[in-house]
Amino acid sequence: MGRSLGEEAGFGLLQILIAAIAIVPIIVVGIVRGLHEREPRAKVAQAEFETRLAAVVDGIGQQVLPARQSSLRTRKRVIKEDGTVAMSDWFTPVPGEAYSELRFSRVPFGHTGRSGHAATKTYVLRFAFDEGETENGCDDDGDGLIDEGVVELRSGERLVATLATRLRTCQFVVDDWKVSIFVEGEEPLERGYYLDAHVIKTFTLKRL
Ligand SMILES: [Ca+2]
Ligand SMILES: [Ca+2]
Repeated sequence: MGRSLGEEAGFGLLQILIAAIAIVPIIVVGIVRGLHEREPRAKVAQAEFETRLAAVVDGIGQQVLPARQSSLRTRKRVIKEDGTVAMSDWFTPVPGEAYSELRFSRVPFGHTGRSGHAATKTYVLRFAFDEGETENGCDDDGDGLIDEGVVELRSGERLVATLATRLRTCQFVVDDWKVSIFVEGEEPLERGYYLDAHVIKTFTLKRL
């Protein structure tokens, strides 16, 4: 005499349950292993990203180091009465305040005197959003980064060099002879996972 339909159905269900109990740990182990494999990769990528940002700060700092301390100026965005945004006049940076633009005259290479009569050039370091990207918390230009921009070195209207790209911000804080440079950025690592880092470094101007 064969087993009843109920017995067969019960046995089938038991098999499925046993199989499921066996499979679940395998899936869990798989996920955990996946995370563990990604973690070291992410850590290495993060360390490399921080090293890159530190090098960016060093590069910007090299441009500031020969600046005349007395020539340091900045300006900031102001909202006018009619609601439009404009840049203020240049002014002496307030100690401890962060600015995205820094203007300075640079002591010519090899000039060590205090007379200051040697020809100097005026430069501006500035953080500017990428073309097509505005500060709105959205990735306007579709490159995977939000509100990203560049650090430019300008002399008058002329772009001398682009010192950094793909940054979220670059800010300058002046305190007497010290200029601190803060940069922050993010980089897509893999789907849905971003590296995020910031570096701040203080440079002491040469007392020329
Ligand atoms: Ca973007
Ligand atoms: Ca944007």
